[in-house]
Amino acid sequence: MTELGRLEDLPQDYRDDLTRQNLVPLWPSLRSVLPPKTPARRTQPAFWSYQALRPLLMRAGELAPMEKAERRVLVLANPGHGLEKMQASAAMYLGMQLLLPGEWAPSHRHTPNAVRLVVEGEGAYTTVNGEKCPMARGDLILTPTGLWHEHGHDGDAPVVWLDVLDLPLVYYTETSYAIEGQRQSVVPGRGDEGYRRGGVVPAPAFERAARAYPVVRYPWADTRAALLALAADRPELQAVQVGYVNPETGADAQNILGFYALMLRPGQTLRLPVRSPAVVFHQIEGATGVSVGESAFALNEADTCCAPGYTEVVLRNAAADAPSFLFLADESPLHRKLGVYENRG
Ligand code: 1HN
Repeated sequence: MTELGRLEDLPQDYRDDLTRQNLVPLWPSLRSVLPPKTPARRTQPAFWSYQALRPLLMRAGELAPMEKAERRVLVLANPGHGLEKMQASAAMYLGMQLLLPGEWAPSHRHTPNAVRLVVEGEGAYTTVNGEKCPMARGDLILTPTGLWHEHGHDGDAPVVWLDVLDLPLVYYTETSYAIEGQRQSVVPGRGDEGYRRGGVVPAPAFERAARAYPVVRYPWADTRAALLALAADRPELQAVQVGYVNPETGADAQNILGFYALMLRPGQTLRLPVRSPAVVFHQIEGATGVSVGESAFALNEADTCCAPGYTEVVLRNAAADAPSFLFLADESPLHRKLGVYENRG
């Protein structure tokens, strides 16, 4: 590849004239915006220990009352993007949110899509467009773009969950905003009941649901059972993985980020295909050694790490006698829609 002219090679008076007219020469920057073969990535392999962050989150419970916080969150920020950018990757935001007994996080709706993966505690709930979703460890609750959501807590111990949003992308496209609302009335009918069994969907009076998001709660007990059934049914299968989908369409559960649950068999080592999207890994049960390019992380329960795109990832179940269960979030729906999705094998 030929080397192109540098900015410093241009006469200063010419550069000043360009600047005055808001003009920039392309050729000194062409190679950096179009690097050869593999994109430049700010996203670094990064790891967040739950045991290490938990005391700081509990301290936030004392330092930041709900009236002053609205959402009491410590953001899991990737240093490669600069901590102040609050990004885990180009398109993903991650945060650990704390709700204490009796607290309420007021209703709002916004353009970014969010999901929560419950990490600790019982008795909290999120109400999504009137549907009251109980939170239990490992449950996935969607709050897709535009849907009202608020969090409450009737239990007696702290509840913590992992928020995953496409906020960095939505903010970058200058489309991120929120609307505050009133406390929601709970309406009857829960998607996770009506769509309890895969393969059948509600068809009252022969009509299928027209809602864009028929299911907003995916209980971990069901996802775990699906993984164990898949593993038993397909002993030869390497990647025992399920994807969270919209059961009416079979498409990804949300528009921009993709969500999956993966089971590693006892002692299993699994090399993932090298693909364009960045991936987040969160340990639901068990323990996993994760190597991301040249970095290596030991994920214990409730730990989280992330891998940039175009990077080799190898997962190793740290236990020889128990499965490891991971929650994954990635940017593949976005990449597919943009036409830039790649699986390099
Ligand atoms: C949000 O609405 C929630 O509703 C959590 O719990 C984290 C981070 C950025 C923007 C909106 C929530 C958020 C958020």
